[in-house]
Amino acid sequence: MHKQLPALQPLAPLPDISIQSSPDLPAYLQEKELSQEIRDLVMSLPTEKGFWHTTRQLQGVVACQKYFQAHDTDILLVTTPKSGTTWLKAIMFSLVNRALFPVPKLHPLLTNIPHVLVPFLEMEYIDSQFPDFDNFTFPRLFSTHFPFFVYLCRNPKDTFVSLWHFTNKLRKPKEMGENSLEEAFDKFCRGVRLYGPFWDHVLGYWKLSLEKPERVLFLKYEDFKKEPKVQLRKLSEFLGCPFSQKEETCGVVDEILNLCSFDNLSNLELNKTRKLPSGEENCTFFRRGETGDSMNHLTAEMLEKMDPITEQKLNSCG
Ligand code: PAP
Repeated sequence: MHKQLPALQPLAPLPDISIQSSPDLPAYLQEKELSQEIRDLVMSLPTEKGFWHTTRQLQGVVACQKYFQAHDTDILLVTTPKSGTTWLKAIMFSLVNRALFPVPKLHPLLTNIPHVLVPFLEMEYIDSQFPDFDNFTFPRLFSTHFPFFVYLCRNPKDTFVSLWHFTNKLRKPKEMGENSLEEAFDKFCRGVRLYGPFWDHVLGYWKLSLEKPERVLFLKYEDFKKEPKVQLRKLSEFLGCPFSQKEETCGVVDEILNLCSFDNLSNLELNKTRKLPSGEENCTFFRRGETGDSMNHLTAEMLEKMDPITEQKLNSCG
């Protein structure tokens, strides 16, 4: 079966970070080695509104659309950036592979950041038309920030604050200083953001999860924080690998949650010191891992601006 990724447009390169070419930057933020096809595509795109993307990632997206061969058992985790992707990748990997890698002994998560075990699909195609997926076990797990079946969302305020910190950590060289919080906030509210406006991303999947509950599971970061066991059991049933009575009695649910917890993953030496193959430092994916940290950063004025947008965009859909 060959699945198509959603239509590409409108897409636009992200001007404030994609034009840098420091070797320290992750591959997808660099401009080198672009094919003529991508250069032509970029020239034809609108420059401000719409579905934002960095130019090099676009190359990965186009190659992925052309060459990715899906298997019927593939599972795709879909998130908007900074909604808890790293956490749910760890949980899904340990859940689906628990027979292969009994938790927590000699677990691959102790030697690999979750992004290596569950790669971003389109990123794998940035440098190669035929990335090597041979050593993947089935069902294969991939993730994407693209609009497709386990969807994870997080409240827009924490998502924004997390993204703001993340982009600041990526800014090189350090003398560039921080992105202005006000400017970044204004852009986020206008929907000028990687992978498009937050609310449209969430709403699209929310609607799809109501239409096709057997294909799309809609999860919330805040629910996972509040009732992790309930959410993990729900996820295990959706993925067709519910916990047996024996596993429940032996504490496998707690073992997975402990292995994937913020404290455990963020304190692993590998996540403090190593980098992803794409160039980001592992530690940039672990900051506070809490609900409500946005209250420590956003002003009353900002809240007054964002809350009505969320209400207006999401209220009609319950
Ligand atoms: P990505 O979309 O770029 O992959 P993603 O993992 O979604 O990033 O977002 C990182 C956020 O998840 C960070 O939130 P914060 O900035 O508010 O702290 C990060 O701390 C949080 N996070 C990472 N791992 C975990 C975890 N195991 N449990 C809870 N939160 C986590």
